[in-house]
Amino acid sequence: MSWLKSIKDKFIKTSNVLSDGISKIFTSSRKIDNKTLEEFEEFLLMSDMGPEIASVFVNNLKAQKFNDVLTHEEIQNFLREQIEMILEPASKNLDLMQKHDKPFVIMLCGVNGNGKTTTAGKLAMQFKNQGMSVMLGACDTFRAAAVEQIQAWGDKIGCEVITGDHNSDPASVGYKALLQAKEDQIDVLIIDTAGRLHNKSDLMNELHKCVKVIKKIDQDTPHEIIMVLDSTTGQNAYNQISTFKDIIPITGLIFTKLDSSAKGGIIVGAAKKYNIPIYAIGVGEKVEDLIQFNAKDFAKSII
Ligand SMILES: Nc1nc2c(ncn2[C@@H]2O[C@H](COP(=O)(O)OP(=O)(O)OP(=O)(O)O)[C@@H](O)[C@H]2O)c(=O)[nH]1
Ligand SMILES: [Mg+2]
Repeated sequence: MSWLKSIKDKFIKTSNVLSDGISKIFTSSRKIDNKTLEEFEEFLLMSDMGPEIASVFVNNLKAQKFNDVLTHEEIQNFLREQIEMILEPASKNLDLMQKHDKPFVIMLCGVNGNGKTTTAGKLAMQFKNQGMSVMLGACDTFRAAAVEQIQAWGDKIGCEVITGDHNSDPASVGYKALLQAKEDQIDVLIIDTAGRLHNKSDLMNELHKCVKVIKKIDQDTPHEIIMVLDSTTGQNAYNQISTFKDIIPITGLIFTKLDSSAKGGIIVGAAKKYNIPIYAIGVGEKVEDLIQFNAKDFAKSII
């Protein structure tokens, strides 16, 4: 099975939503007139791509194809190209080769249950497989099972996990982890943080403090602050990103659970709205289910 085919299967729920929508409007060839544009806009508004995207795509269809008769395949190609164009600038590699002292520090943050710890484990394993030394920092000192969960990843990967006492200050764990990683000349330190609701200001302040305290050791760290988002939550992801990025400088996004989401269109809307790189997507619970984001492949897979 080709890579694209196997990935396409993971996006089946999102691609069904988009393909069904298109099929309803374009049962066979259809002229692009005002009525068609209206139906096309309605369909886009109902997808999770959001109103901004709906308006861009409708205007482009009008400008490029008005009065043309398009087949089902042609409209699919149009939509695919439009999606790819929006996603292309956001499709970036996580570049660990930037000039810096060891370790390269990645902090993961986001709302409860979005897949942060799993993503931390997957990333750590992938870096290890590339020959890098990795350390995990477990800044979730709040949830009892959190340390066990990340420790299990550490055991599986064969890397050290720096933890703190239950309910101890998460910032102090981040500080301790960075000092240790520097001393041990570790290549990559991945700091996992506790899930927090974006509207809980005390928890958001705690996250800000984690970043501030780590910076006391090295102003350039964390080199990446990646927000992990659950793609099944749909448009609520916009509120989550907006609030988190007001508190700390988010440098990248990872969308998880694309394998069980019908709302993958959110990635297109987020790429347009925020202009923040999308480094990877989660398509399952296994290590290999974190894949580098690629605009062209993603566009081809969801429509
Ligand atoms: N299907 C699927 N499940 C995922 C994916 N990523 C994570 N999960 C699952 O989602 C659940 C929550 O993942 P965690 O990694 O614990 O999420 P978290 O953000 O660390 O959660 P908190 O620390 O409680 O905020 C787990 O059951 C994971 O296995 C994914 O890409 N696809
Ligand atoms: Mg977690």
